[in-house]
Amino acid sequence: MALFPTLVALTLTQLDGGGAPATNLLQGLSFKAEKTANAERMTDGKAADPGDGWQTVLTSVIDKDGHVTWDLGATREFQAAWIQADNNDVYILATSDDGQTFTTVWESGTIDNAGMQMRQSSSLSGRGRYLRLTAKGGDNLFSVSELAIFATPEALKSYVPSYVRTAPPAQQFDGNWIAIAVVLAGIVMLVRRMKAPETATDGPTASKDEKAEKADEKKEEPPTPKS
Ligand SMILES: [Ca+2]
Repeated sequence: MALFPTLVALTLTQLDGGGAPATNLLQGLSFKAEKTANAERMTDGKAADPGDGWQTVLTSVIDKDGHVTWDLGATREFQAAWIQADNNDVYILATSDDGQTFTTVWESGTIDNAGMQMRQSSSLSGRGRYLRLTAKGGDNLFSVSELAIFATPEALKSYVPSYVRTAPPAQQFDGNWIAIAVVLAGIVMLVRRMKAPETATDGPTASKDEKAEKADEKKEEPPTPKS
């Protein structure tokens, strides 16, 4: 009789284990931010849609020589890291046991595609109580939307942040709007030309236009030479 609940519990555990999102070891930890705005956004579980802007409600902007340090509470080991950050900078993870002397664990590469872009590694040998994030290179405009570290490569594989889009893709949209505006302007001009003869007889706007045209004609006439 007790077998059925046990089976259910086992099945649920398996389902849970297979589908549960991996936990970011930095989530909920306290941190110290230097020359960095909105550092809490780095570990809130929300990342930008790839290619999104570097300065949005999702991003934390790090100034030159700025850094953020998380306290893991005790010395911990981690093998994997995931970061979404501005594409053309290098982001550096370093660990420390005393919070003073840091050793570099990982330097992210840069990405050709513009905007916020993901980098990850599952072959790290991270160990320490404190984890520090700094950045270098690129245009000295550093921006991070999400940073996560994991004890194992398997945890990284099952990690899925919540992707949020803050704005439509600017370039494509602008192009469309210019094309639409040109077409609309053409239609308006055509309609006005077609309507012009009808409204000229009784439309107040048309008669005004006519007067204006006549006035222009008068202005353009060369002065009559005095005899
Ligand atoms: Ca975030």
